[in-house]
Amino acid sequence: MKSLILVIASLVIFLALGSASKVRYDNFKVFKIRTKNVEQQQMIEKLAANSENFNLWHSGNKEVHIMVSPQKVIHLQNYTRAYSLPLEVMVSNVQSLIDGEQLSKSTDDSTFGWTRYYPLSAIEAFLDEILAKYPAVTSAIDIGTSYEGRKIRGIKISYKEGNPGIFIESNIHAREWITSATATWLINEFLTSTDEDVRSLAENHDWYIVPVLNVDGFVYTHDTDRMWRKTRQPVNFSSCIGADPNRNFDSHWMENNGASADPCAQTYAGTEPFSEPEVKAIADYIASIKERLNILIAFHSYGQLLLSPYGWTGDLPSNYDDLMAVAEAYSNAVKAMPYGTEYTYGTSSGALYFASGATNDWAYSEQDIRLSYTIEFRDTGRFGFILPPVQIIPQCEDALAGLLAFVKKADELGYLEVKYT
Ligand code: 0X9
Ligand code: ZN
Ligand code: ZN
Repeated sequence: MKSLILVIASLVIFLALGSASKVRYDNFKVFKIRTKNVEQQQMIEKLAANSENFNLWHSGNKEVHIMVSPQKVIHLQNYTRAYSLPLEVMVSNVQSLIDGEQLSKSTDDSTFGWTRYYPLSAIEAFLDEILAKYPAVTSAIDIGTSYEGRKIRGIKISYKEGNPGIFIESNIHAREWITSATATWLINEFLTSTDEDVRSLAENHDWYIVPVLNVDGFVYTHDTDRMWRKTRQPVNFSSCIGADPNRNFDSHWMENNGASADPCAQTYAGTEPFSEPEVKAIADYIASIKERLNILIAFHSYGQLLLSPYGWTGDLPSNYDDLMAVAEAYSNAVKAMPYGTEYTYGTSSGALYFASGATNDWAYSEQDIRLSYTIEFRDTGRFGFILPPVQIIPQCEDALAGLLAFVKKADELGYLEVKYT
């Protein structure tokens, strides 16, 4: 009897700790602020830096989306009133979005699908299942090991020799869950679809897909803080943890204010280029197969944008016209889908903001992958990073339609010539 009480008591403590250790966002709001210029954008970014009460969801030269704790709403209102900036509520209670996202968890973790979001263990099990089922055309990619010692896994899909290669990086930012849901859906589609165009897309290109790059951060978003973005490597002499892996690549690192030197900032670039093991690992892998790669796409959310180089400078890349033509093809194809989702496009610096050390700039400039993009998937802010599970499949269908048109245009423009022998 005594031991039973002990068991129950420790169970209660365990459960209490389990829920208490999860960060909650009760009555946190997300506001949309329409900015008129870069100065105003930067002003709001400054407000968001270094504070647990503010968290930047999106920042562009037209709009800034900022999450605010209930205590600081007044502060933001006073601030924006002083500069006569209009303030609109986009999300009235972030916690209720997070709770809604969990509601669809009726199925257990072991039956994989795309009507809910899954933890890393389930994504890995899905990959194993695919590898076991299609051994002739798939192979496991071992990207490397994360700071916390997790394996970073990828999958190669190759139906024949001599294909041009397409690399997909996904979930480098921990909270962008829709990216790995889309990556796994595409993997499944490439192996099971009977659609003629999809078969041709799958079989005439080598696909290298890494569904979750930032594995530590991803696990952290599931277990502790849904809104985590960065890696989980501690920073010397700082109480803040992690760097922005999409500012950590060794290409014009930290130039032109495209990243932050403040370890507490969401866009902290790290102590040096490739200081984050996950970034170093994927860079080494990409470099090892760069002759085989014609296209690289980094999956992000949100904003519905296709972004080409450069992020670190406002200068236009030499094949800018082609980069835009391919992006336009993606955008038009998605718009023609029943959902009518609209994607805009441009260079990262022009269409979004200055960002140095990002994957696609590095791939373009340092690895000579001439079609390198960042895609920001759904939505434009109604749900932001917490895209409801009912939108997963529509979003995936959009992505496939977009990719079909993207690759077709790339081929027309001569970008799919194989570079290896
Ligand atoms: O800021 C980022 O890293 C990306 N946006 S996100 O909201 N997903 O964080 C955009 C990066 C685009 N810039 C470059 N590729 N340089
Ligand atoms: Zn430079
Ligand atoms: Zn991102």
